Amino acid sequence: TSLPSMIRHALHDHEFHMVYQPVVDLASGQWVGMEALMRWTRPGGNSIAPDIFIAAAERSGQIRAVTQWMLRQVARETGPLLRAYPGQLHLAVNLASDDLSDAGFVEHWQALLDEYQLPATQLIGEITERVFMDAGQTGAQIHALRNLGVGIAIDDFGTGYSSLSYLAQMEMDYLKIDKIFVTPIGTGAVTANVVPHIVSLAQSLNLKMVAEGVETPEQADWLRQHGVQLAQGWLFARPMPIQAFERQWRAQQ
Ligand code: G
Ligand code: G
Ligand code: MN
Ligand code: NA
Repeated sequence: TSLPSMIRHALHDHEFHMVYQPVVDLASGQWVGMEALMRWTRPGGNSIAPDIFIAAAERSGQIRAVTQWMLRQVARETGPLLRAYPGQLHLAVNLASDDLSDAGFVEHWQALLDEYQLPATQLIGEITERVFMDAGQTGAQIHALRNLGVGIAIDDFGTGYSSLSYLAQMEMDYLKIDKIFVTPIGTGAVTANVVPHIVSLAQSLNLKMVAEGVETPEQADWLRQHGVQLAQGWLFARPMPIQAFERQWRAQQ
């Protein structure tokens, strides 16, 4: 059977689940947030990588249904913890470009916030540079989300197509420095030389930075010394089920 039909069944039969990767404050080492990441385990026990099924869902026009499932699942799983730590714990979700071109998206988001009593100001929507390609509707949707209090992060920064003019015009709060720029730090590879330029760009646009894919203490130290506030990566923690996140979060308080 085809991937689109497998995705349709997976939504119906609850084959997807969510894991959460901690976001760490580089100065204190404290967890200050989490990114929700989707996983798919097939009935036989095999997994399909999110890169594969998210891209397939985007191609087949199913991504909005996938995102709606994801948002509801995330709201259900994280609502109690978010409400217990107002202003201390943030939750980021990944959004696709079709989500933001859907005129009903912000209303759907608002309905979920109401139903699950989620504090909008603790939520962050991650968008990629691809979103800029169909600018018109997207800008309005981002504006409406921010009016609800939701923060916006530009994800995978430096790997897409964003022109500096789009970046300056879009209302955003965070810039996520892609792993491809973090991995070479300390190796002498020239790609690492790009990071200080991304940092000064983010600073001039008043964006907070999150470094992704941090795997070594050397990378973490270097990023902190260069003004990056937040990070995610295997050095700190891998994505985990909400129960494990909650246990470790409470132990840290
Ligand atoms: O966590 P992981 O390396 O498995 O994620 C791989 C890719 O899949 C990343 O680019 C991530 O943004 C994307 N991804 C993971 N979960 C979601 C999701 O719920 N929605 C969307 N749109 N993308 C996701
Ligand atoms: O949404 P985004 O494209 O940023 O997805 C982040 C992806 O990177 C996820 O698939 C996540 O599992 C993965 N990831 C997170 N931390 C690390 C890390 O330290 N090393 C590697 N190789 N992958 C990571
Ligand atoms: Mn992301
Ligand atoms: Na990323």
